[in-house]
Amino acid sequence: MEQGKKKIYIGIIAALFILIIGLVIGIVAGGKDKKSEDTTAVASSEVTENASTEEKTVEETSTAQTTTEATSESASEKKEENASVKADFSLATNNGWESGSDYFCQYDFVYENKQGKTLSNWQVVISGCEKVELSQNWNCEVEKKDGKLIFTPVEYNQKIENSQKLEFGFIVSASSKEETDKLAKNATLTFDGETAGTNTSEEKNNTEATEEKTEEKTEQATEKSTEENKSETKEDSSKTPFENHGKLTVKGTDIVDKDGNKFQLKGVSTHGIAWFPEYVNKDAFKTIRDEWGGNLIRLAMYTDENGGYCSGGNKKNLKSTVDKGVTAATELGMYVIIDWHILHDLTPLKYQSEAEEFFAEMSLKYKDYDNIIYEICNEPNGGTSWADVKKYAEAIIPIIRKNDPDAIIVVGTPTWSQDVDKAAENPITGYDNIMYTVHFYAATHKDDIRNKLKKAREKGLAIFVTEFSICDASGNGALDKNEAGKWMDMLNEYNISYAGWSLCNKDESSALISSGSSKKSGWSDGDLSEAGKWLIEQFKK
Ligand code: IDC
Repeated sequence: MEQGKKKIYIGIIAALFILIIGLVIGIVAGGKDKKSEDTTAVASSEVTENASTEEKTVEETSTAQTTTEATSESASEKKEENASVKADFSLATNNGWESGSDYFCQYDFVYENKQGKTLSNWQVVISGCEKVELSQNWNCEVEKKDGKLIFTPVEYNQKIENSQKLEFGFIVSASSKEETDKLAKNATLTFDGETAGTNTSEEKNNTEATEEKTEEKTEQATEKSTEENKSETKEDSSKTPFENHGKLTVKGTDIVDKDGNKFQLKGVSTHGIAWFPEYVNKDAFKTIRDEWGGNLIRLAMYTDENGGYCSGGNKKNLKSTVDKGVTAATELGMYVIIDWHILHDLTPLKYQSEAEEFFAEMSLKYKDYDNIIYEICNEPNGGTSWADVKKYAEAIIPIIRKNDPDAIIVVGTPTWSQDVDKAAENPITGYDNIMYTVHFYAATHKDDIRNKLKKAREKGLAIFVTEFSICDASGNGALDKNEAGKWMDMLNEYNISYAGWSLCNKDESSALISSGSSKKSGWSDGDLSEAGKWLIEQFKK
């Protein structure tokens, strides 16, 4: 009996021992499982963080992963989501041929919007295009920059409605088929700056790490950000225009603000600062900003009229008036155009060396200001050709660029800045942030000039109406509000910035201040001309 009991005790102890060992192994193994779960959760969080999704998304992703299986399932789901977004567009060659020593290749891009909502501001960037030349494109605008081809919308495909397709195409050439073949792999599609996918899941050849990173973004993140970016930069009324919008650049046909949102400048042009310098004062600009709703001042400095900068005017005084205007506008957070107001001189070539000196000085002085716009020749006329204007611009632009590498520069066009169509046929290349001028006086310039504008814009020209009025071209005569209305509809539809001529009380119908008022700021309704009252109404639209 004693022996039997002993055996039973030993058996129980052995069983307990095995159980304990088993438990220990179990715990260790469980811990390991937990650890691998954590690792995956961290990786998933990183993905969502990269995609700049709200914390909520990160939480949702993590809580879904309670078991190892759930984790890997969720990860593969996510992978599939990405893959399906990426696979949503196709960029394929449908034709290729040799011509001379070059190889030409046609690409067709198709993206079908299955996001259940309207997508806007698409952009397709193809990197690795250093050795590729663009020869044709349709249904898109194209810009080549830093070895990339950047495709953006034309008027009619800015927005892609749900279940609609975005389709565009282009032809490129290079010295070899290998070069043109690479493109399909290097494309990225974004909406409102957020990545929507790459061409396929094929091996990529992206050189830029940032592009690799954005490809990791989830569908959720893309949708969310698209939603957010739909709204324009919010106007905080307690802030100045510059505080709200910051440094402006030109993107395609548009001015965009610091956040990359389209932005329209609306303001007034002074009359000649040699003749009406009293209107260049901070209180006047403050009235324009706060009472009228303008965000832009243009300082018009005639070059060849009586008292002009190159025709006997006091250079020192004129420059000090420019400086007074720039300082006032800057303190008020407004944007300011320095306008080399050629007119009587007909061609900008007449005073090119003075212009070179002037813009070298201005750009050096204001190189650290981010609210300055240089208008290098108001209105070439008298038969001056676009070739001459371009030649002049190509001399002045590098002088400004040397000091101020990215300020917006506006170039006048032939026939009193009406022939933007000519500029569009042969635009200035090699510089960013270049715009071209259209001027109109609504009682004289109607559909003919609007058609030129339309044509130029369709070719991708960035246009700025730095001067206009609603009377006739003499700056006087009856107002044509009907034609003016058509013009404003067009400018607003196209997001074209404008400045109304002119801030003075001269007895002519384009003057914004009534000739009976001697006030130089703080104008009330009774101090304004009819053109002045009309202009203020436009600022509100
Ligand atoms: C006009 C002024 C007028 C002045 C004249 C000088 O309104 O008071 O005597 O210049 O030549 C432009 C020019 C702008 C003109 C304006 C009206 O850019 O300088 O101002 N205009 O003629 N282009 C079309 C019209």
